[in-house]
Amino acid sequence: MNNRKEFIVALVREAQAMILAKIDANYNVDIKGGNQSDLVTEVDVSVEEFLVGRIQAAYPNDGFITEENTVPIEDKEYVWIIDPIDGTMNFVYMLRDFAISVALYHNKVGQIGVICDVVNDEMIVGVLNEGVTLNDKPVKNVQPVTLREAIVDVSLRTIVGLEKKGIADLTKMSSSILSHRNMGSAALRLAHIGLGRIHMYISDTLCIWDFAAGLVILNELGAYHNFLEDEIVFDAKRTDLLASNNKTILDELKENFYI
Ligand code: 2AM
Ligand code: CA
Repeated sequence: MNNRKEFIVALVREAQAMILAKIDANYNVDIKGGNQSDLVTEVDVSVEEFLVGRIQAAYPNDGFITEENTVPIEDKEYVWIIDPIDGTMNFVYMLRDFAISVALYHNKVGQIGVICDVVNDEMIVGVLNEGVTLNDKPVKNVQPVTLREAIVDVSLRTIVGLEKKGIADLTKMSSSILSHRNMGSAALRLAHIGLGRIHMYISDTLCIWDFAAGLVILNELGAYHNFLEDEIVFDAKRTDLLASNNKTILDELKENFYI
């Protein structure tokens, strides 16, 4: 696995340089499927093509699941799960707080997770049973916090969505936690739970490329995650995800605020 790890970390570094070179350029921005908040730019597509092309050249038997569909989904022994820019809205408007997210799964088990905060130049790399590094320095396991001490990342869209579907009442949650934030990049937020910067992430609209790398990192650092419905699905279906610093606070969240 070490060869693949060295390979992908070097490749993501190249993709990071590509994005930084284009951050101030004029590029086309499209909306996906009529959803004003779901953006795709020429940069997303060209970075994905770059990553896929180089992985195919090095590992021709491996399969892919990618956000921008530049390669068909293929169920192989090794599958690379790629989001070239996670947080495209942030990339376009804020010029920061977005990430490249690449994971490698072997027979549906996460092996490598790489999340690169492009502008802050933070490369978080998790390898199954080998721990996590931040810019090549080992990261310690998360320190458990209580719900009262927890900073929770959840979007307004998720709060409203869960309420409308009658699944959860997260408005009620606000007085039981320390505070909440919403960053706009799921991958980066999962990495931040691993780094101890925040303690919980809740979303009801994620696809596998948003969290595949993050889950490898969280698992290695003793953090916890859970899906309300299905386990991880290896296609383009949207799902919910709860990720947290520890299992106790996630159980408390579900017990007190989910219906
Ligand atoms: P993306 O930027 O790669 O699309 C914030 O909205 C987070 O949720 C981002 O990680 C974003 O990933 C993801 N996301 C998932 N579904 C989304 C949707 N329908 N619209 C916007 N963002 C979505
Ligand atoms: Ca994306």
